[in-house]
Amino acid sequence: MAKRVSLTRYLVEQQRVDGLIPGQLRLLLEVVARACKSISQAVNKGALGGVLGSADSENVQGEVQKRLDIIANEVLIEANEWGGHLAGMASEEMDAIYVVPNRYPKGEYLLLFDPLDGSSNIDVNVSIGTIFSVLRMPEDDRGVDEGDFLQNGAQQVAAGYCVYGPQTTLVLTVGDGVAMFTLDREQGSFVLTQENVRIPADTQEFAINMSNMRHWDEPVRRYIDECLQGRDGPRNKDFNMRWIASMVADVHRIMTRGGIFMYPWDKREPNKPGKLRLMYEANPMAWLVEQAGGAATNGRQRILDIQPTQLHERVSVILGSKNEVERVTSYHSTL
Ligand code: AHM
Ligand code: MG
Repeated sequence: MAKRVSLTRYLVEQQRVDGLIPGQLRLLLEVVARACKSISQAVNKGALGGVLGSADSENVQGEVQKRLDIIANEVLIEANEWGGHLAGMASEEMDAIYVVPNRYPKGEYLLLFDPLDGSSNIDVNVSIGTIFSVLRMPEDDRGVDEGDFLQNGAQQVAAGYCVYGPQTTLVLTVGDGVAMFTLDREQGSFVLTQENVRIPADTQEFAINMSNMRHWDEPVRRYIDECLQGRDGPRNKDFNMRWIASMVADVHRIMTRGGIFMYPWDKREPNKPGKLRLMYEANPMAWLVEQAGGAATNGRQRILDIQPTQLHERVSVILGSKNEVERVTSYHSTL
């Protein structure tokens, strides 16, 4: 019988055999996975758990928070604050950073997350997920402040997401490729179901919110327009479209069978670089995608090279199959 590898065993082997992750980081990832398991439970209960609907509050970006947004945020904080592996946390759902209280020991890592991505899908029973990014606390530091979090994505030491769909799947990188773990509900553990995830370099599938087409910039219009012309146009092949409106679920499809995902800058709010957030949405996804052989840019620059200036900063996102991302990016420099 094939060996069944739990997330714990995988991480222990990464720590012991490959020396890839220190003990504190292993603990951190196990705790995040445990929190995701409990978020998955809450998501599964839905109306039975009284967790659907709006929470009558807004986050720092002025978006109405759903009850599950807040529950997921609390689960992640409560699970992570006492273990001694973290110095601080930051979340889409909190204006300011969360410094680990003094009553707990402080660790050397910073954890950033979007506790429940795809909020518009919560109440309609469509896949949603948790996205997370792990940074190292700068060494010379006395106390934790927002500036400690403002590191570019290339500095991440771990990144992942957990998609709550027909299956609950945790997808993880510590810089040694991408591995996927499926939640076995009877055993209560994540089990390794795919290693060395690879995104094909070519694709015939794109994901973008087409209803924003009239607001797009010229390079994005040109790319989509050429896809839409199918085999009669310059691409000489037909394209398919998917848009789940949960980045986690769209990226998971791309991880599984390739594709390109875009949430570009658009003219609705010209001063905003994009809709998605750099630190806890774009950066972790960009690193995962690169680790699986794909690419991720904002149209002009590799996402992982962008130097953040604010915790909740937004960014234009183009990621997925390498050749398609390079094509859209090249359109930005030629137009
Ligand atoms: P959220 O973090 O508030 O859920 O917003 C991010 C989500 C992404 O998951 C998704 O790709 C996008 O917003 C969908 O946007 P739209 O509703 O414009 O299609
Ligand atoms: Mg989000």
